[in-house]
Amino acid sequence: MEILVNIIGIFLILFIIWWFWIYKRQSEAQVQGSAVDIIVDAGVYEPAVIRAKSGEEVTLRFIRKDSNPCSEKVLFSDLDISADLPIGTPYELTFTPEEKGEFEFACQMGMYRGTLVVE
Ligand SMILES: [Cu+2]
Repeated sequence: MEILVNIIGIFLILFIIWWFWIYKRQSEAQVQGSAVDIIVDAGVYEPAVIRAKSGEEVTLRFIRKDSNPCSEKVLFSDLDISADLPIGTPYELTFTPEEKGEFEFACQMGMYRGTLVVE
């Protein structure tokens, strides 16, 4: 019986690792024409990886559902871009990435994390 409890515990841990570390990294979106919606909720940007093309304007539409003040700001520190996200109202951030590369974006404390991949 104790072994069974241990096995269930191990599966729970594996599930949590998968959910927080593997699953969210697979979600990504390509900017196509207009805008990409990014849901800000429960500690994750969804999708967390955005692909864009250098020299082409992108619009990231942040939809913040998390009322935690932690999720209020989004910072693209490498690109010198930051924004305050209102709750419930989509916030559109439009800019043109000129350089190719991977640019992290995060909340002020770095709990929410995402990557803008410019190709
Ligand atoms: Cu935070």
